[in-house]
Amino acid sequence: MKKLTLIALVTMVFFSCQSTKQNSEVAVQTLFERLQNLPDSCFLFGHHDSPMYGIGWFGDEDRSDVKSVCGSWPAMMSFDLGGLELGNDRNLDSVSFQRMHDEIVKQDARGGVVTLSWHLRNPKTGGDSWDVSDTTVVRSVLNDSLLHDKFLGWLDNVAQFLNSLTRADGSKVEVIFRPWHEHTGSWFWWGQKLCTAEEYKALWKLTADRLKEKGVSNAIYAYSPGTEPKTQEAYLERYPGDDIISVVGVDCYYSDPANFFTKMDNALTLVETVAKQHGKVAALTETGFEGIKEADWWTQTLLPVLKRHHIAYMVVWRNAFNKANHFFAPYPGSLSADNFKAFAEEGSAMFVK
Ligand code: BMA
Repeated sequence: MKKLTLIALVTMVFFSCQSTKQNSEVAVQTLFERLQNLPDSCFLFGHHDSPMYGIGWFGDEDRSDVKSVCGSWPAMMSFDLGGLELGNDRNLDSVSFQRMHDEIVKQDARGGVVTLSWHLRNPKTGGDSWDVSDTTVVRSVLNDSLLHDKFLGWLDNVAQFLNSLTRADGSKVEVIFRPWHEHTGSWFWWGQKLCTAEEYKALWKLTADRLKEKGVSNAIYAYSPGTEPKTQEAYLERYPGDDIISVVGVDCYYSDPANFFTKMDNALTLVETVAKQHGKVAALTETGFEGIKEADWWTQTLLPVLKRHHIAYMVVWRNAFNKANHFFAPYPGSLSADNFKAFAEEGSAMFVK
């Protein structure tokens, strides 16, 4: 079966890289290379919180709605660090950070990859990521010494977590870190209308510099705007720079069926062009159809547009256990489950055993 061949190929590539490069500085480069060197016609399939919970379950071991449907784990797992900054045991969606740590190590051992987002709290108001009531939060984090110090402490918690991601041999698991996402919209406190381009870029630099200072050598960074930018110039308006970013992506959802193909096609063309010009990895950093209300969505709507592009990975969002109809991957018995199996077997989307 084509899928199995691809799984074997990618797993081999992943393991051969890991076994020859022990130094974690080199290992960071290795994750980037692994993503860069995927076959053009293939992409890693990703699912947010896949092994943590799904429809009708929470916290089971060795379970994922995706695996229950197609028999394999997503090649890419996405998790969120929101709440880690406060020192909480669980993130904003009730996932324990200890469990997250363990699942990251397991995903690495099976040859898969991990990406981490960060829906952190608002350091100025005490609200959540979506609290945009104060339009000066980024500026204050940069310039107000009290808030600056508080924020450095938050970054240190992230650094500690990233540094704790070690394999049995002591080497660190490399991950993609994707903070400050969807900044071209204005629904997060770091969004377009909430700070200037210079402030946004300075926030990125502060983040990367502090993590580096705290010894983090196992993270590569993903830049992940929404679909608002339509030109390269607009896409790059707040780009933190080639020295920081390794993955250029876009978050593009199926919200307006009639225009989806064009919207996704244009967004991925833009991402691919920037990736090529800047020597970066191109990715669909978030996508999905909330509640997947069309039985053949995977092969008839999503796949045709993805097959026109070369992206390293795609991530669908979570199958919420605590929010009605908030699911983006199939689960056994769901409307699109059979079609997802066909999507998984077609050979473009990659999974791990
Ligand atoms: C959003 C929703 C929220 C969730 C947040 C962080 O898109 O899924 O329910 O808390 O992501 O995972």
